[in-house]
Amino acid sequence: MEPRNCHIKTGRCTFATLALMILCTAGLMPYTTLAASAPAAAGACGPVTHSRDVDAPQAVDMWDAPVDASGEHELILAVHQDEGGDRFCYVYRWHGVVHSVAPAIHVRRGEHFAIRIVNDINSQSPGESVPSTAIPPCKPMRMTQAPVQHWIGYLNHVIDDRYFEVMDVDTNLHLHGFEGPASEENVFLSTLSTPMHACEYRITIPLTQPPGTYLYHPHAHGAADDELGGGLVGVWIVDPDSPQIPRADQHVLLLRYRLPIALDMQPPSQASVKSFALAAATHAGALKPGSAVHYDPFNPPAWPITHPLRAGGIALSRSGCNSNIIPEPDISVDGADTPATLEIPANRTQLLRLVNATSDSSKLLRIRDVLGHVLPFRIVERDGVPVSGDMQHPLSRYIAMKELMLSPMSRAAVLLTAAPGATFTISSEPFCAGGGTIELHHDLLQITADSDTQRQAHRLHATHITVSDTPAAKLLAWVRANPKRIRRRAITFTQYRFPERGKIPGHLAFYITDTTNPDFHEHSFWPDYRPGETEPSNPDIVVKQGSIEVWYLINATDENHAFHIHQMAFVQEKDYTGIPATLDTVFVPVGRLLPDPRDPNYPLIKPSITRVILDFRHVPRGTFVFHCHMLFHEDRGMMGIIRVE
Ligand SMILES: [Cu+2]
Repeated sequence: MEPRNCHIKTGRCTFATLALMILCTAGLMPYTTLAASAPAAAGACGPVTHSRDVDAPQAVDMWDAPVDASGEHELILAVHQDEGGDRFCYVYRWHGVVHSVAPAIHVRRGEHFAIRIVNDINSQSPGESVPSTAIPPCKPMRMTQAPVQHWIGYLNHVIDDRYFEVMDVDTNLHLHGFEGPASEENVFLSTLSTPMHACEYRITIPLTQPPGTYLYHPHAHGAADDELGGGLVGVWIVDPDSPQIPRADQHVLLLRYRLPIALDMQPPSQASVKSFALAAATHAGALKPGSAVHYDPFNPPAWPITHPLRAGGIALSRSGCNSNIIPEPDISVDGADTPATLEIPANRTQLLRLVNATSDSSKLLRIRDVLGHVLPFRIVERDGVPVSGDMQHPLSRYIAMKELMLSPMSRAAVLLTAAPGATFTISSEPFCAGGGTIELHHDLLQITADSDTQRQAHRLHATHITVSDTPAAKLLAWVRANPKRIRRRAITFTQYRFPERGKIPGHLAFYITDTTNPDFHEHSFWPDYRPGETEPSNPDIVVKQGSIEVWYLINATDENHAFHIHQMAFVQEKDYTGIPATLDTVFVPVGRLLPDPRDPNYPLIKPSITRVILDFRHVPRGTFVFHCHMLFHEDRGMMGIIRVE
């Protein structure tokens, strides 16, 4: 089979027929499809519209859902791919109406419910029309056998690479941010493991789950990037025990790729793409074993980048950024073209749930008034967790931030109260994403308050909380005061492009590795299962429930990443703006390029270090994953297995 056509930067790979093969930077990214000019067919995912008005996703209250054969409220989501396109959608029925945009699922703490995922990607499954008792339990998909190839990697350590072909045929369900047991939303399960191609997930929202904004999306290894980037992503919202703001004054604002995908700049030529890819693979394949380098795991030395700065007549900027090399995909807000428009009622406090629902693109957000002055975001919640830690009144305290870095899957809930006729603009701002990429300025959303002066005003009384009073700052202070109670771990991000070898095609490989001990070796994500078990038997990391660890997230690559771990939030010591924050996904910035006189085309990279505090005192025992949430990377191996015992 031809290598599949993959979308630039997002890395999304489709079988789209009208494809323009283009490339990305320093050979980091694969061939790419530009499907923008493909005519949009109205398949299961509905017609493509290009409105600018924000159309919020349908709210689905789980307690209002039909009851399944075992007496629990159930939502059935059938996964479709539009023929020939790069669009995926959840098709579901709600109060007799069929929808094809992922709903906003509202739940309450302590609530039980079931979500059935039915895989209709390649053929119709009967899973939507049989009682839930007729659906057999899903099992994990074993990865097909593949030979281990050895290469020379980071700090001269050996790489065990096993090639895995990404395919978007399988699907499953992950509740991003869910703090209950991993067994309830086991991402190792596969809909393709049952004859019916369907799985039923039975969920209990923990009583301790913070009230806030979360996400659900597929997590089948090798398929997640295409599917999420193609539209399979929605929010689940834990409503507080008593509402502080009426539902009508809350807005779910999903930043997603505009579909079908269009790029916001001209892509580079195919020839330059091939040159970069070839140069990178040739370089990696020619590296000779050397003695392992002595290193401090928590302050590793600079090391050569794995992709050249120059190939095919194109030179990348020495800063690692280049505004004319990598085009970004266009963004939509709830499917509306940008700048999208949202009208809000004046004099009523609004809650904006800002969600980065892209598969691979971090976004740096700002909000401005009509004069262009940057205003602070009044942030009450980040990644689902109230900044104050007050679970009963999650909207009562806010921190003020002039800019907000949202990695893929990061969320922030923001309060906004506007005078009649006032307007605001939320934009994404330029920043260096490395790998030849620079994110550009885009106005994403224009918010206008109406002039209805008759309506009843409703201003939520919320007060500012100083950062030092937040639970994140308090945990950080405790960790600093008790260094002997903490275990440190170095977690390193690396990436390569390997040449063709025998039957194995040339390919990109991404790793996330515990490099604390000098006997580490980078290896592909490859879960192994004992007969009858649904959790892998080969964890990369084993931790004790009750322990607290500090992980040094070491980015030894020349592009940024996004770290995420399942079943828990954690505290980042310093977020993008320098403050401690409770999050479940963090931006891991690109390292710093340094000249290497031995080979100017392969400069050194001084890794960036991002420290996060993982508090395992309340994490349920079980086996789950940590990974890069740029899903192009995750699907190609940047994922590890952790067991909490
Ligand atoms: Cu990554």
